[in-house]
Amino acid sequence: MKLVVMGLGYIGLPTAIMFANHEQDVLGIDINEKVIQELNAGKIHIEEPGLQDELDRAIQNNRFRAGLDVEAADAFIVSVPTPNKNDDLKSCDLKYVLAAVNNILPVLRKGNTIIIESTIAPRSTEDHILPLVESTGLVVGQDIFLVHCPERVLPGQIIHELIYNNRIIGGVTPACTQAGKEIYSVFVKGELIESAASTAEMSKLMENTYRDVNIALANELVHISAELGINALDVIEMANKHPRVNLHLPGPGVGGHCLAVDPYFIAAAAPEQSYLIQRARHINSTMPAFVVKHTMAIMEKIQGKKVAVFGLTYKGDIDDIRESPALEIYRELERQQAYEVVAYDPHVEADFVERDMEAATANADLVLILVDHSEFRALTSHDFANMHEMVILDTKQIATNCVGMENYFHLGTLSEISKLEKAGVTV
Ligand code: SAJ
Repeated sequence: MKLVVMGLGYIGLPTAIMFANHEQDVLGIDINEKVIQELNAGKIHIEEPGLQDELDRAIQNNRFRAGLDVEAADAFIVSVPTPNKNDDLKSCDLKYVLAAVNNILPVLRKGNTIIIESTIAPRSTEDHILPLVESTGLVVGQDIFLVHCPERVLPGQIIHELIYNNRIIGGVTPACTQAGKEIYSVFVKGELIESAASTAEMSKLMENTYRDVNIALANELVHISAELGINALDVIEMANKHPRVNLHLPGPGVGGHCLAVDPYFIAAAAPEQSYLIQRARHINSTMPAFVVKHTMAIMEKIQGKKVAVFGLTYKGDIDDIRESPALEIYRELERQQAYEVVAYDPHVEADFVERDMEAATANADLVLILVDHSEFRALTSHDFANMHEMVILDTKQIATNCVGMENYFHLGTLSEISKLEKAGVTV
């Protein structure tokens, strides 16, 4: 089988290489010339364990090449980005998907399969992509097989998850679903679940929305408990001892390219019917401001002059700072120009990031922990010995060795910040 993969990013590239290493001839297409050159020279441009070896093998066996121009093939996989639009409801911007499909149309032949892997708003396949494909005169379900097959892999484990995760195969017609199943059965060992295109679209979006709404519930509990003087983290621990309850963990906000993006696609598609999803998004996207408010309250109480921000990424143990609530908090504190703000993150290399923890904490009054990197789990009061005032606000309850330290606060003890002066901080 000859396969064309449109978009060689975090999903498209590993997918293309997997097919190539399972005896298929793969042409990868991207609009970025540099990426094409690097890949053809045998070098991957993204960080993903094991992927370089897989590319070496694919190139050695002459199964993979990259290019700018689409060629005729048996199947096409579209894995290009779908950002939020800049409109009020942050709806799904299909422009890259539609451009990719448009580029396929001139080489499209009877019997071809088109698979959309990009995350898209519900009904996009049937309402927007199908009419575009049929504008060629070819009939979907008869001449062309159109399928939505969302990716659900976790960066860092992409190769393993591509093979072993279950996959939802959402055809526009049953014949389309069968065509999609045949293609993925080349290397997928997980279950290939037959579905309809719109069900597949919605289930992918709901997986991430489920997490976003549940995190919002935990974050709302923090707001309520701070008001009532109750420890929200203890509440979560107790409640989760019930066999049918699984409260998520609160934090400084929800980042990344999935949980903070996908719920808007649903909300924008049905704004009148998605009240809970929209409120959850609001709660999570205002958490950075909530953390800034408490940071400022602490700094005011102790008349602090320096904040050391610990962690900038959107979640722990990764180097990705895009769509990161931690970065948003750091930038807002800097914008205030009320005190010195230093960012420390052992995973991030950038000119504004301090790489030396001692330099970051030197003479600081507050350490603000925003990310649950494994390194932070080992923090003890010794690491903070060179601070001016030793106050810690841990928004990820990761520095467990510090629990019990006099001025250690987390999201369960925010109401105690008001007692800070009495707790013995020298002003
Ligand atoms: N977070 C919390 N509290 C929690 C859990 C997470 O505040 O209890 C925050 C994290 O700190 C982070 C954000 O949520 O800022 C998202 O992190 P995540 O680990 O939940 O998700 P992602 O965006 O890295 O990956 C998700 C995954 N989806 C699900 O677990 C349902 C992944 O499987 C998907 O492949 C990916 O989205 C995607 O591409 O859709």
